[in-house]
Amino acid sequence: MIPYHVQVLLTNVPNIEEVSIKELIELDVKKIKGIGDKYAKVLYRKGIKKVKDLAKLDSQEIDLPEKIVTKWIVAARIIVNSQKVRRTGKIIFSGLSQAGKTSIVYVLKSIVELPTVTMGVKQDFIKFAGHNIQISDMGGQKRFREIYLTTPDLYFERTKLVFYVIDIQNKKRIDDSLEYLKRLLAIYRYLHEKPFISIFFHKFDPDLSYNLKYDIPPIKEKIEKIFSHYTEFQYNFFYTSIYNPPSIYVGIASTLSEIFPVMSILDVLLKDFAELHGFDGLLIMDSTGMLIGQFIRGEQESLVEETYSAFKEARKIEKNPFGNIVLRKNIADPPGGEIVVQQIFLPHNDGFIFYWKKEDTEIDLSEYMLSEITKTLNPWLYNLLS
Ligand SMILES: Nc1nc2c(ncn2[C@@H]2O[C@H](COP(=O)(O)OP(=O)(O)OP(=O)(O)O)[C@@H](O)[C@H]2O)c(=O)[nH]1
Ligand SMILES: [Mg+2]
Repeated sequence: MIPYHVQVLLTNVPNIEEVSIKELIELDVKKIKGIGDKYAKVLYRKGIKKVKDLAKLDSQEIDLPEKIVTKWIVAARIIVNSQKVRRTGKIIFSGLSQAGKTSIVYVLKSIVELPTVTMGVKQDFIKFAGHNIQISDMGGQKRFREIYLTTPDLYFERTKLVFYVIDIQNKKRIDDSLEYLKRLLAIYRYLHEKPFISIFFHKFDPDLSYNLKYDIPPIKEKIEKIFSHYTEFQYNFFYTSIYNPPSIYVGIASTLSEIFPVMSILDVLLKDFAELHGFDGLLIMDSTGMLIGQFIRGEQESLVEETYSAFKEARKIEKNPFGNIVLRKNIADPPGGEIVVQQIFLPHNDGFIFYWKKEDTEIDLSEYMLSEITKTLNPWLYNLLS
């Protein structure tokens, strides 16, 4: 079954419900909405005949207005990416007791009270980009870990994603934690499961981060060594702390983007728009501050925090029904940079879009231009997030 958000990008495809996704990428480019016979000819001349050819294209290569071409290319990429949808499966939070797993879930759910020890596995939901995502918070006390490891099929079968939480402040237990990670990987190998593993170096608190920085590289090395024996797994690292909520949002959002193709598509979209209009960054947050899409040119660690502080300010300002700029702010790092925040309307709640540019860029962040961008982006956001 072709997902709805893909169907709406196409036109004149007979019995679209019965077409397989494999066949879709072989379709003639003119089946993408808006291309039609006239523009298709221009594309044919460049050797672009099928949807899959268009997905590989760079908008500058074609002799047509870039804005239009970008839209088609994005459509083609969405169609191609829809092939990569992985089967569904569990998302679990794992790690030793006291590592901070439940605290992370609480931050994501904006729960302020302190968690108590998790007795066994607790099912929960977190809201992400308009979706309710089910997670399993696996209590890390030794007695529970033994149960999981001795009945792995029950606990670990069909896992899509593991957030593995390590308390980096508790040095005495690091080796135990790595040992447990190793056992998990061995179990997954045995079950022929290949979940994505996201490692959270947790309790990386802002006031301590300077000292902790030096403790982490050797741990990282040990983890890389473990994975060198388990090359079938993909993994990434994040530095997180409940005292720095954006660090948690970023870890979760970036990892989910790897898992859910729709999220990566949104990032691709933002990248295309940022490049087309000359921004250095383009981020979207929903009204709870959850990062649901981002493009940042180059390395810019402080940007996410700048964005989060802009978000907090923007949220205080009275909503503007016309979707104009709600906040304009000079940022400290790099000096001369600027963030502009605009309210947007998402299917399940409202959100904000953040435009960011470095100093010395010639772009004018005029309101007119911003409203043009959101006008173009909004239908896509609706398609992808509803
Ligand atoms: N300093 C600091 N403490 C944290 C952080 N995250 C959690 N904690 C504390 O760590 C303790 C354990 O947190 P939990 O979230 O209950 O740990 P858990 O991994 O769910 O533990 P189990 O349910 O037993 O597996 C609590 O006292 C938290 O307040 C953090 O980022 N920094
Ligand atoms: Mg817990």
